[in-house]
Amino acid sequence: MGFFEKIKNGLLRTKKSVGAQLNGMFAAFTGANEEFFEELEETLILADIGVETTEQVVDELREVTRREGYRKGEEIKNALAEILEKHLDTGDTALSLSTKPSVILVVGVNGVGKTTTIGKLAAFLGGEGKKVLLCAGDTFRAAAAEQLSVWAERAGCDIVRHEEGSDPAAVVFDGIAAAKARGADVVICDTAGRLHNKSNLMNELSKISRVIDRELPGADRETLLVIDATTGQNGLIQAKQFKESSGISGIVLTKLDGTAKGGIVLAICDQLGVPVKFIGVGEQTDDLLPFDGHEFVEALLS
Ligand SMILES: Nc1nc2c(ncn2[C@@H]2O[C@H](COP(=O)(O)OP(=O)(O)O)[C@@H](O)[C@H]2O)c(=O)[nH]1
Ligand SMILES: [Mg+2]
Repeated sequence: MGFFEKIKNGLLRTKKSVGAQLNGMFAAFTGANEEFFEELEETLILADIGVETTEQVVDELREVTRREGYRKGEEIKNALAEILEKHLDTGDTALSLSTKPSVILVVGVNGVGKTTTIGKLAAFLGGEGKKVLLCAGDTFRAAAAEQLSVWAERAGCDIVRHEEGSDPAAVVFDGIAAAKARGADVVICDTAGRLHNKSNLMNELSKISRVIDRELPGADRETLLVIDATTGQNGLIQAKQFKESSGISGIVLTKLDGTAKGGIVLAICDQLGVPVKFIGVGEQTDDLLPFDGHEFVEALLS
């Protein structure tokens, strides 16, 4: 399946609700009126784009529609697409991993898809010819390291793991040492995501971060926050908390295939100002796609 087909497939639920609704509105459009903009606002809010972002988008569209005197559905569709794309553009979506080794630290609350994303990322980077080493930094449950081992095997890369309950920072320390010794290009560190004790979690993450600073000074590092698209605006609140306590360089939005409210990606880009770098559209190895705002909007409205 081609890349564009995969996005379209992953967005199927959102397309069936939001995309279909919008295209119906464009088809009936014969010129600007307030009813149209009200219906648009409702549709975008229902898609989880968020009240704030929706208002901005609709205001911008109203303005350009009046100025240009649009009469055709195609015109207003293209104008909306352009505005949505602009709000999705929060900077470079490519991973910056030029040093050897470089590090990807993957954070986020329980169940959002961190471990799965790491497995997919390992395969993605492996496909680019990089030597990847996984580091089982979620030591909270034995099953977490087990799950990561399965992904390591699937992606054909090494893994460093300790026993359940051991210090995650110590696993990362060993992972980095192994990466140096074996000439790995990228170390990807899994972390635990339990939230019942938030300050504990944040302390653990900063301890891991300090180990990386110390063992790999000057190395390129991505801290990717994984957010589950099906949790909607709640995911946005989590993201704000993580952004405050650990410097996030990018976002991976998972489970877009499982929601009709894929508009959450807009709310995230617009309100966090952190680039969404990948989207997850399923549970298989190749269900991780580098994010591209233009293609996203095109897939949504096609
Ligand atoms: N449909 C779908 N399921 C996903 C996606 N990413 C992860 N999952 C599933 O979400 C569940 C939790 O994933 P896991 O990686 O264990 O989350 P973690 O606790 O953050 O490490 C698993 O059943 C995954 O298969 C995705 O993009 N789409
Ligand atoms: Mg996990």
